[in-house]
Amino acid sequence: MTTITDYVGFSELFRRFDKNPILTPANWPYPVNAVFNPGATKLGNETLLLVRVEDMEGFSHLTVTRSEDGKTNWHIDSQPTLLHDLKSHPEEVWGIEDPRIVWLEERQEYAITYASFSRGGPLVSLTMTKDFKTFKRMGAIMPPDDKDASLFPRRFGGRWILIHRPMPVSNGMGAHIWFSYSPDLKYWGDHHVVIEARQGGWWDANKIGLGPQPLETEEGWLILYHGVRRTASGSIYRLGLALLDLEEPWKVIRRSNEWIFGPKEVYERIGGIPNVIFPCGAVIDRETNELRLYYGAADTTIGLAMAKMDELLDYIKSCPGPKEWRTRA
Ligand code: BMA
Repeated sequence: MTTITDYVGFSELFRRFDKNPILTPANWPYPVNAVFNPGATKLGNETLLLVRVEDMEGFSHLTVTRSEDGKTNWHIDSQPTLLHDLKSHPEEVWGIEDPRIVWLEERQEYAITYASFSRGGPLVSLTMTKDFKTFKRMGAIMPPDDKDASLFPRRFGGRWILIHRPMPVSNGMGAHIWFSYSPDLKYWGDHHVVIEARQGGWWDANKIGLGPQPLETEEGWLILYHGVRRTASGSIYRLGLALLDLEEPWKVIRRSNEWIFGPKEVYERIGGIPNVIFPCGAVIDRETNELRLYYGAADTTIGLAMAKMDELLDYIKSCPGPKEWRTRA
C-alpha cells in the first residue's frame, strides 16, 4: 500500500537502521508510557544511552541502556537510573528530561546536562558521573525557561562553554542557540547568541535548539540542531547542520539551508507527539567513521540513523558561510 510517506523525499545523508525503532515502551522492564530523546556516549567498549522515560503519571526520569554494537541487544537497567530528587532539588519537581552527555577529559568524568521541569518552567541542570551508577548533582545552572543544553568537552581560553536555548518571554523574538562561559562550571556569564532561528517561511524559523552534544572533527565542531515549524496541525521537528570553528567555537563557519533529517516513517509521524524526530545523543564510530544518531521518534520510541562522517563534513562544507545565510535570514 502506498502511503503519504512514500512521496516525502528527504535528503539521504542519514540511513535509518532497518530494525527501527530500536527501543520502545514494550521493551522496558517496568511499566512506562514512552521512551525517547536519549543522550548517548561510549562507556568502555559499550554504547550507552541515557533514555528519557516518561512514567504513567506523566513525569520523566532517566534510565541507562547499553549495547556492544550500539544497534542491537540492549541491556536496560531494571529500574530508573536517575530519578528527580525532590528533597535536595525542588527544581526537579515535575521530572528530568532530554540529557546530553560529554566526557570531560580534564576532570575524568562525564557531564550530563538535562532539563529539570520546575514550577517556574524548564531549566538547565548539571550532574557528573564516572560510571552512570552514582551521580554528583551540581544543581540548576540556568534559570527557566531554558533547555537543549550541552557542555563542550574542554575549556576554551580557560573557560567552559555551555550551549543552550533560553526561551524569550516576549512573543515573536525567536528562540535562539546561546553560549555562556564559566571558569568553574558554577558561575556563568558573557551570554550571547551563536545560532539564530531564521524567520518567515524557513523550516527553522522562530525556534531552534541543540540536538546531540557538539561533535569534534578536524574541520570544526559539528552541530546538529532541531528546527521547529508550526503548522495548522501542530509542530514538525526536523534537523539541520552547522559547523563551528574548532578553537573559537563561537564563530559559525557554515550552516545548512536545508534540513537533513525529518519525520518520515510511521513511528516518527504517529505517536504521543506526532511528526517529531528529536536526537539528544550521537556516537562517532572511529573505526568505520560512521555517526550513529539516536533520536526520539514522535515522543514515544527511539530510532537510530547512520551517516558517514566524510559525507556529513563534505555536505556542511558546501553550505553557505555566515554572510550568505544571514542575507536570506
Ligand atoms: C521539545 C522538548 C522535547 C520534545 C519535543 C517534541 O520542546 O520538550 O523533549 O521531544 O518538544 O514534543
